[in-house]
Amino acid sequence: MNMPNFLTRRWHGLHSIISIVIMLVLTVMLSIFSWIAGAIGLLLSIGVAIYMYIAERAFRRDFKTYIQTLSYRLKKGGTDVIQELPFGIIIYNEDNIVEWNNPYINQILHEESLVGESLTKLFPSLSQLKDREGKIEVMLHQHMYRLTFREKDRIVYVVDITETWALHKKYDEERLSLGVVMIDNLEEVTQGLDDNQRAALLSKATGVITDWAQKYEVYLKRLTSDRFLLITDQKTLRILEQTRFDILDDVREMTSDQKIPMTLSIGFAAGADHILELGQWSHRSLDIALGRGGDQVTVKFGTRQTFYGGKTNAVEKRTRVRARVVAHTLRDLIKESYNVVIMGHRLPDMDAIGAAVGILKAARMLGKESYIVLEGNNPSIDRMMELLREDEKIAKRFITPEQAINLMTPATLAIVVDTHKASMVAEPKLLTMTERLAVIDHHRRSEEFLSHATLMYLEPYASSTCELVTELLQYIHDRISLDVREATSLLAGITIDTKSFSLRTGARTFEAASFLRRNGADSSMIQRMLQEDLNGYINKSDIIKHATIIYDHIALAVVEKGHVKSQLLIAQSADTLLNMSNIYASFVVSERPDGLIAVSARSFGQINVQIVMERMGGGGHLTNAAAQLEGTVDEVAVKLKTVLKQIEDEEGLFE
Ligand SMILES: [Mn+2]
Repeated sequence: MNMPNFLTRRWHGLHSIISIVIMLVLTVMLSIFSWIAGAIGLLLSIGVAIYMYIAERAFRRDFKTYIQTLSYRLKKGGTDVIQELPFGIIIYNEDNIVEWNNPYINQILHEESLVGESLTKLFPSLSQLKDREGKIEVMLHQHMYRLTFREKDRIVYVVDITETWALHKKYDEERLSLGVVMIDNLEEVTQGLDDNQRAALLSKATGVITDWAQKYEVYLKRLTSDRFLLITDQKTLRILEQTRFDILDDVREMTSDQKIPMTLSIGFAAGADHILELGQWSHRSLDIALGRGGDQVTVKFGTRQTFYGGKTNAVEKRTRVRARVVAHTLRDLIKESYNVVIMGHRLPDMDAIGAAVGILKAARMLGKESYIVLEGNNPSIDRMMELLREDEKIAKRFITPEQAINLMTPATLAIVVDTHKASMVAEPKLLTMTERLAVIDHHRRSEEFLSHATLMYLEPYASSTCELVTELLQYIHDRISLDVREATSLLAGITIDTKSFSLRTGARTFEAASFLRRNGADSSMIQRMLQEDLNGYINKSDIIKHATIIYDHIALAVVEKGHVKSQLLIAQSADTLLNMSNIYASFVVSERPDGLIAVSARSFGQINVQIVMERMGGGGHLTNAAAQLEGTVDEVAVKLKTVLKQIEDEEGLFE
């Protein structure tokens, strides 16, 4: 055993030698006076020196033995500790093969020897991991282990965290979850029923809901005739999510013999920081479910928001009740926000601008700073913009995307109108700068949609966004007074999207129009907005002259290669082609300024151009759809014809 340097280097006898030297000097001095005394002194000095030497040697020997025992005990203790450590250590080589492990690992894995085994064989879940740095939790023989990797030293520590993990899991499962169930169309369903029938229907529905609650062990308490409170835990909520809330189907099927089947909306919340927040979340979730059309469930689980259901056709759901609910939610959202930024799609049309102007009015009435973001120059709204800009109040509300970015705060409410795709809006960046988002649109929902919107008002059976906004305005404020330009813009939007009340026009379209007319909408002003200039007309006829008729009722215009046309012109030409007699649908294929090939499709409804355009990679509506593709006009035209042929073979092109 090696002694530490400070022990070996220093000679402990130094002070003894000094004392002996002094003794010898004294002895010499003594012998000057008496040689006998000197001789005795000398003998004594030698005796002391010998004694000291022996004592020092004995000390050194004992000390060395002591140190040796101590270090042995330490070493032995260390080995024992590693043997009995309450966690595992594995040392592995470059090929992830175990080179050494402490006995703990053998115990937990029930294996005699692990040396030579690969790590992924011992912990199969490791094979799915790319990066092993840090802590990884694995389940093995009903125990949860945490593996801590030290890649640099190729050591992994294995700690049993089953207890903590189980406790954590139990806590998570037992945390409270709150929900509200609402029969969202009770008014409509029970219309025309007498009291007895109404009570019978209601108790039947209540029975189904109660059975469902009992089956899943959810505490249910009736709040009002059409609302119930649900109290349960997070574990049950997860199970309900797995069933995708089949209660919606059960209730709907139970009442399928009614003229209108009864539908439920449910708002659920879990994972809030405290109970008050949880309560608010559950009500907000219900509002969102209703705002999205009812007959569905919204679950807010911490930061996650998930939707279930919503299978019924929107036409049944389009009720004034819903418009009112949405209007009130929108009003609250505006009120709670710092300012409001309104956006239509890029290259806005009259519907987008009209709707934005309508929302601007609503925000102004609620006393909030609000702006409309414009991006892209669309000549078809030039005249509308000129008329709007004559009004100082409205003119200064139009801003560029750059200006809008500077106005954004986390408390800004972004309202998107006439589109629900993030990629289509004037400035997608704005949508990432706030979590407060409302969408009002009349296009059929496509796959890409702003799923995180707080308020989503998608009403595909409305003629136009302007029609929706006109209805909302009436519920947002009791005594709304529009000025001429605002009312006219909204009416212009309806006019353009319905092709002057000939397409997608329902009773409520006329109701909205009549409200706008009463509020000063000027139809001659709309006429002026719609006027087109001669150049536009000539350009359009340049496209239309390429039209041929296929399948007897479809007009197809393929503009020759190299003739670049604006998207607007392409769309307008498709509109114009639809005006020709005996034409049910029109398609225009042309190159756009950005090099993409645009396809615009229009129909009167006998043929669903949305399906055609979706197969081309685009989308839209039953009667109005489009797609943008790469390639040449000829390739795209061939593809379009192939798709039409496919549909003709599968189910027939026309209804
Ligand atoms: Mn529109």
